[in-house]
Amino acid sequence: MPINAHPDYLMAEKEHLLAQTLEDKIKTLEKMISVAPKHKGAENLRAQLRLKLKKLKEKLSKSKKIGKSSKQGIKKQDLQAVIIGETNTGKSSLIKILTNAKPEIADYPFTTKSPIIGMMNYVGTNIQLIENPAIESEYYDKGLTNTADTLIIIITNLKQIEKIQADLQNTKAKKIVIFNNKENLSPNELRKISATLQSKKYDFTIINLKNVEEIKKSLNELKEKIFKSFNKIRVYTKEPGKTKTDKPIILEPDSTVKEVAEKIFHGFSDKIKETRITGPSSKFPNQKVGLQHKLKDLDIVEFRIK
Ligand SMILES: Nc1nc2c(ncn2[C@@H]2O[C@H](COP(=O)(O)OP(=O)(O)OP(=O)(O)O)[C@@H](O)[C@H]2O)c(=O)[nH]1
Ligand SMILES: [Mg+2]
Repeated sequence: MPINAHPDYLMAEKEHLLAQTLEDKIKTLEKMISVAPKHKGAENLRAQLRLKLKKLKEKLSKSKKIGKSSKQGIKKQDLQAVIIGETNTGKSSLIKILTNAKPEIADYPFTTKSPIIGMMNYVGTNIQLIENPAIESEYYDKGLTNTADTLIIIITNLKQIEKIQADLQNTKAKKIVIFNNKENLSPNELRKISATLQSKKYDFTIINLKNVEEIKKSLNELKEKIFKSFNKIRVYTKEPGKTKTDKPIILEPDSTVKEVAEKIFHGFSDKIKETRITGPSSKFPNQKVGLQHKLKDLDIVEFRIK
């Protein structure tokens, strides 16, 4: 601790230690420097702080250049969708409805200043949803958008989609467009919007995030749309005489029985005596199949062991 440090300095130091993002670390460090003791005995301290600031700034500009996320603590999950859109379009309202996240929702612009992370459960599958701060703001995290598996683009008018598309050159993510009908447009206007989005071949849906009753009805459909965008299949396993597991195994389309076996028996799949399938890939329930049998979404696989 520096000699004769002013309480303002100690406060600034505390804020700096608690800062979560690189941006906040820089801001709080600048504050620390401005209130640091000015006397000669603290010269060393001031030099150290300035050096630290320089390093943080370099780190920030580097992370911006490579478009990597400068925000810490986001561990990308297997199935990740990132919500993007202009300010006040309802990004936080959407993540609140779909996940366990509790974001601040307000009618002033740029309420969300750092990414909000939520977990959405869809029939036993965990999907990570992230609200990226408003695309036109300094808080927007381009790296997050570029690495997402799926982008949920939320708009309240058609002009927004053109602008956002122009910003999405570096992503291979699947896109889902959500038109949030904030203005309560007439059925006729909505038909036109729907026709336009259809003609541009968007995978889209129109909702009104304020209308709770309506949302409840379409929630499952929306979750299904998000799950489908990842292009994965869910396969349940089952032991003989028992019911199927609650949590499906997530696989690439056309995965084989052998791949499931490897996942659950870890190299001991030669112990399998017989495999039976019930579901979309079977001709009839409990069909006996070989290890090369290709699976479909929602199949149930039963392994009998030697
Ligand atoms: N009337 C109406 N208001 C809505 C609708 N969806 C969101 N709002 C309101 O619009 C405001 C902004 O919603 P948010 O969910 O915070 O929007 P956001 O996109 O997260 O905004 P920022 O984080 O500030 O960029 C809030 O006051 C919401 O209650 C809607 O469908 N209809
Ligand atoms: Mg928000």
